[in-house]
Amino acid sequence: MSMNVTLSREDVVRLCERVEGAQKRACAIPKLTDEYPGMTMGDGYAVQFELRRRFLEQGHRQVGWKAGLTSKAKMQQMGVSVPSIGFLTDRMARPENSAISTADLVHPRVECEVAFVMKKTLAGPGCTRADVLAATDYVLPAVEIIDSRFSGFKFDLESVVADNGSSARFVGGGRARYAEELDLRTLGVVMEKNGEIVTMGASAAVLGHPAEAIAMLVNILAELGEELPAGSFVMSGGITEAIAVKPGDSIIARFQELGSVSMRFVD
Ligand code: OOG
Ligand code: MG
Repeated sequence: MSMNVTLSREDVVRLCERVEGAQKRACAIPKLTDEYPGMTMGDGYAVQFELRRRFLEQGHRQVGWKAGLTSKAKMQQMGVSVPSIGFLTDRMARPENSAISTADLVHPRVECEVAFVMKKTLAGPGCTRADVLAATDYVLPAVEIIDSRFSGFKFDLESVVADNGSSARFVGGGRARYAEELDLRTLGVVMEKNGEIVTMGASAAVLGHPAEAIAMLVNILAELGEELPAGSFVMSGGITEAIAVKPGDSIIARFQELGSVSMRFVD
């Protein structure tokens, strides 16, 4: 993966302001590569890290990271072929069973994910699935509410990375379990919207094993000069495709062995 930054500092700041404005005002913007066709993945991460710097300066607290585009269903749905990472903050967390506002989102969609809570700091390069499992405190089920800020869902990897991997909200819940007590490859998950099953899958959809996505995330972090700290909450990526939600919808994600996570959406 190329992590070279080709944009000037001024351009990184300009693009960051554009993404931050779209996130805060919940308005769609054209994908960034329309104006900067030469943007690299390194440029995308430079914009993402500038966004994180600003959020932390504004008092947001980083609670962890997310891997994205780690399943075939997600890659096909979004037309990309390489996973990405994004940061998670306290402002994005929502309690289980809560009413989540859509007024401050552009086009929210929900996806089922296995989340990991780390008890040891991990550093790449060369981080493996076994390293991740040895450093994991416990796993829990989560629903990510993603919100790509790009008009008509038209994006490419560079733009989505700059937009922090479409991160918007997340809900962790269900039953926390020790990873060694489960076969993390074969966990089934069913998502219901308004009482009807809308999508289903098994955790192996995520790179063969969700811990593989965490290892990949640690290795991308290493390329960006960072470690995954102990205590981090990390989402391994959507198992199924993402499902659009609107006010009035209620969602239940039922995970085998891990219980269920629910929420409803309001104006
Ligand atoms: C990109 C975010 C992908 C996942 O779990 O695959 C993601 C998007 O689909 O907008 O969070
Ligand atoms: Mg996701």
